[in-house]
Amino acid sequence: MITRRSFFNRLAWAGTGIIAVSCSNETEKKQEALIPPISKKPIVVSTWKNIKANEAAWQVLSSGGSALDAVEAGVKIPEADPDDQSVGYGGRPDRDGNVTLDACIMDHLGNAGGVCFLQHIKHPISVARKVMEETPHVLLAGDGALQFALSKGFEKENLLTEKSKLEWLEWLKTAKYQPVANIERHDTIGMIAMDASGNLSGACTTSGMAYKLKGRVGDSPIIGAGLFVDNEVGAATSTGVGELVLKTLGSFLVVELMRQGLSPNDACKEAVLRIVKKNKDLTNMQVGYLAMNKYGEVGGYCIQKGFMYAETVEGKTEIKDAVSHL
Ligand code: SD4
Repeated sequence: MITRRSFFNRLAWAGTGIIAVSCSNETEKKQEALIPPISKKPIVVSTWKNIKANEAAWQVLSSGGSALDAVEAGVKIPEADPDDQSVGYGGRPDRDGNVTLDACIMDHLGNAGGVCFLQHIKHPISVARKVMEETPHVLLAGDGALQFALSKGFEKENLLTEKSKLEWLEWLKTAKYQPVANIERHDTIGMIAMDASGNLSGACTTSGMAYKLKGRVGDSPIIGAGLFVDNEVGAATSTGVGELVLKTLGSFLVVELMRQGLSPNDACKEAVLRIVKKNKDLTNMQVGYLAMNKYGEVGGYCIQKGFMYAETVEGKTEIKDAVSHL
């Protein structure tokens, strides 16, 4: 759990550059006064410029709804948007022309559900929620996930839009039929919300890396990689090259670093540095982390310039640039 002590230890680090291991009662009292009150809730944040998604989540939160309902409603917006070619309907296909989707969801009690390599279903996040709430499992894949979705009344649809199909056919002409890491547009949505009761939930959904090998699964549906929520500490989500996040279990790492007292911003930075240390060539490599702690503080950090997030407080949405390593 993030304690008041670890939180003000962080303040002490910032001020002195040394790690405070203990504090006298008097110092504690003084420093406790510096701890920001949780005054901003409800609050919702999401990766990239997902303003409409935040607005949908805000509608739920502002009418007293739960963070879980908010994040599901929020990420369903880009899932249904044919112009968002990184998520759901209209997503770019794999190299064989199949749109395959990854998503996961996690609530304040630590419950989690996910689907990966799911085809033909427009709202993978809602299937992920059903996995969480109506099965003893956490992750369903491929045909099994599709059969499960159909049994729950989801409709089978063609998710490949004309626009994405034409772009894929164009790509095939010069692609040497190999997946290309940097072709990705990085618009995956990861969303974290804190509701009026102070409870946290998160959701993450994507069509994954464009023109990937058939069957490739990224970080987004994996609890601890693309998303992690611990209601005592905070929550984190990721976007970018999923392979890099999977190898460092990034979102779990960010939450654990916040537990140790790091700010959301510093925790995201440390998780990015773990990737940077192991990868000499960062050309075309992007990973962005977004995190919120129990105090409603938000931070983000990324490898390359360009990662931004949308933050909605008191009904107003702002787009903020995350700090970058390069
Ligand atoms: C993936 N992390 O499948 C996802 C892609 C992504 O913005 O974030 N795109 O690797």
